[in-house]
Amino acid sequence: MVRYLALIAQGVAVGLLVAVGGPVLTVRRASAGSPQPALAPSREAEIVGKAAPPTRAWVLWSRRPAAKWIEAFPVGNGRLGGMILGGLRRERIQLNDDALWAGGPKDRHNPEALKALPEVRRLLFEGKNAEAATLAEKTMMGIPPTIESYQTLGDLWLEVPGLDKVADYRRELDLEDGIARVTYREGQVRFTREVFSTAVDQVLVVRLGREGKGRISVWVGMTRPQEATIRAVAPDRLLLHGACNGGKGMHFEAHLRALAEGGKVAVRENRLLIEGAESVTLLLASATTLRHKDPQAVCSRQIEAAARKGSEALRRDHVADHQALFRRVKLDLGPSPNPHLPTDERAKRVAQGVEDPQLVALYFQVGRYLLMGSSRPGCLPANLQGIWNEDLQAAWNADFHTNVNLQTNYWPVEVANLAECHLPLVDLMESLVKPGNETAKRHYGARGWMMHHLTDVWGFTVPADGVWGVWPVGAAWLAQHPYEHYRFSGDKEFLARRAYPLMKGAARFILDFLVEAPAGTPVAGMLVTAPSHSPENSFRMPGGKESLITYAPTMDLEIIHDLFTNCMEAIDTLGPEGYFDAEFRAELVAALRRLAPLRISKRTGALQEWVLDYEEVEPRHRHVSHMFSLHPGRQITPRGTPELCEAIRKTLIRRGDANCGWSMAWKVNGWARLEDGDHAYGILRLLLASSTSPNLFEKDPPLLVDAVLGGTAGIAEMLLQSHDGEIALLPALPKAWPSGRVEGLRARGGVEVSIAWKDRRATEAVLKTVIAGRHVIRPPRGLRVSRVEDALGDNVAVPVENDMTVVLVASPGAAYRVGFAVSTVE
Ligand code: FUC
Repeated sequence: MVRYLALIAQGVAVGLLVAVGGPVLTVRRASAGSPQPALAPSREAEIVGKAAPPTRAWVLWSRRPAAKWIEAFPVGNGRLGGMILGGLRRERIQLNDDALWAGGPKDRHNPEALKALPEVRRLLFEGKNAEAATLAEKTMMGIPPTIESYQTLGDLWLEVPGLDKVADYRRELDLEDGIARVTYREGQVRFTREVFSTAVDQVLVVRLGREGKGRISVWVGMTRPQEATIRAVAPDRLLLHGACNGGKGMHFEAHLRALAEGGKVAVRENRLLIEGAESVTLLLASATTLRHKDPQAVCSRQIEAAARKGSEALRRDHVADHQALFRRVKLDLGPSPNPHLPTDERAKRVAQGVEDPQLVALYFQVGRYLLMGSSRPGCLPANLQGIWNEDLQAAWNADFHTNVNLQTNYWPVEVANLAECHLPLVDLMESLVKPGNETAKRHYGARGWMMHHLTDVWGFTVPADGVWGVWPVGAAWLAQHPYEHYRFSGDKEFLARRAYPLMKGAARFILDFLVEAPAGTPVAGMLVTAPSHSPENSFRMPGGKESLITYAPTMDLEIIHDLFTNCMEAIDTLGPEGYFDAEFRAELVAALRRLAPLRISKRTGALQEWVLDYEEVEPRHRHVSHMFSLHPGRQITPRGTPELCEAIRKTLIRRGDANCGWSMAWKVNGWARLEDGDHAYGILRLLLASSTSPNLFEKDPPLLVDAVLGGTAGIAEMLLQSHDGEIALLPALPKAWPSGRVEGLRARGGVEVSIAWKDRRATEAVLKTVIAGRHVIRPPRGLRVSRVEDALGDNVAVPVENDMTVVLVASPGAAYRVGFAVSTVE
């Protein structure tokens, strides 16, 4: 459906508004609840002329309004989001509040689960997987095994029905300022519409301006497909009030206030009519009862404060705040062959095979922008759609999926220099400890905290969906995140206070959950997980029967290895060895020694996905779970475990490159860790060509952000790695980026890294330290470090190891310039 907006020059506007009497209201029926009026589609204004391209670098733009929601430009302050479609006669700004969820807290534990656990295990160990699945499905699932959806807040509509023709239309998203903009001319008057969502003042701001003699007249309304009422509460104010689940769920509010300079604002049938203004500012605030007892009070306070501050100051502070994060990283991968074309047309050409390195850099910055927009401190973490969702019933409920998607969202966060945006995930984890303790106890008779493959805002930790919901290692995987936050910053206070307790709780559960595999299994006497599975892939049992559920899927063993070794490292960091949490450490060491090992298939030479060398039902399945130890884990590395590395390479080749967005994004990271830049780049191209919408977000299903965020992490991983105790510069540079420059990426150990390269050779790197540290630097392949200088230009002695790495003992707050020369040793 095409939706429209227009701002029109006075005269034409007033005449038409009077004549037309405002847009027609129709009722759009939703599946349940009381319907709200929504605005009918009408013909779009004609667009003539060819708008000039924007002059700034980090801008997405188009010469036409978005034809559908997925083409709209998003703004967000981590919590309050808008999707701007850019219509002329009728503009739709679809709104979201990250805390608007259907459902509610509920005890969903299954009283049968614990009793059934030994029997499910016995069946699995005896190879009676079908029986185990039936029993698990009957006894282990949450009651009910479903959650409810994250929902749209509603739509804000701006309308001028009579707009016929405009010239030089341009719709753009300025990633650097965090502003979506529409500009066009009508006659001699140039109109501008700007939308931003500010983290400083917690409101969404729409600014309508014009240059020239015209005036602005516009209708302003709000709708929501169900469970909300909208009314005008003052001549310049609209109030949307709603409640989910037929009034039994959370309540939410959105307040809108219109400030019109030089014009009139009046109420007409629960919409505002602004006439003859020189400029208009609309302020929108939202709140729900998830965070606030009194959303009304919160919205009023925010709106009044914003109105007092005024639109110029709101904009100034927003831009400063946004740029402070955005500008931390600069990326130049080479020029575009089509710098003057709109982004949608460039994306189309890339899909047809054109190389456009600048578009890849833009894609990287889109990833950073989406994370900034959907995960600021104090907000909920980025869900499956970040925060942008137009539905009441979103795809997969737009939940927090923990068997890959949520983690993928956060892969770029540290390296791409947005560390504070990681904190919402840590907050969510902390909120899951209590319910996760309950589930550990009641479903598994275990201590510690745990969760399965998805959650919501109500503390959902039990198995959901189907038997693949019985996947007890969700918390164990998530526990990597707070530890990575520590590894990047070196902040021991964070490690002690927040990361380690989460990690220890997750490990505590695993220690209790692990069970000794009985005689007759290939790993008899060793510790395994059971029941579990390799997300969400099935295998063929001897005899041909298919199964999903099993014991000791490889990914579990890898996640556990990662968690236990991270815990041990943390223990050693937090206290002198043997003094801090020594008993717990000893338990980890003992369990790790007995953990079932990773296995290489005799049949294929690839890393086995399961404890037995089963055949996959779908060999090209989208999940590549058993590459966890290569990425995001670090158990397998090219130099540390070459054999396993070779096996994983075979695994990745067998899995193939093409798949859904997040799957390709993950493989980009995997191939980067294998130091094969060209293969990583090949998949990145596929990701851009087949899974990316014209606005560079993920195409299908509607705007899952994980593909872009995983892809962003992959691009960073090609340029800089630091997971394995060294800072590897340009470890996987593809031939497609012969010359370029990156500034401001972060490496573990509190280091900011910039690298420049030319003709496929690094020319210089700069390392800026935050804390003191000893850093092993690995130069790009074929080069050696020729010189390291401090900020004064003085030579810093760096011992060179046999493998071409150098050791830099760095002071805090220092900058080191690293030079390179061709190496004669490979
Ligand atoms: C996992 C994946 C699906 C999808 C969903 C949100 O279950 O297997 O492909 O990404 O999460």
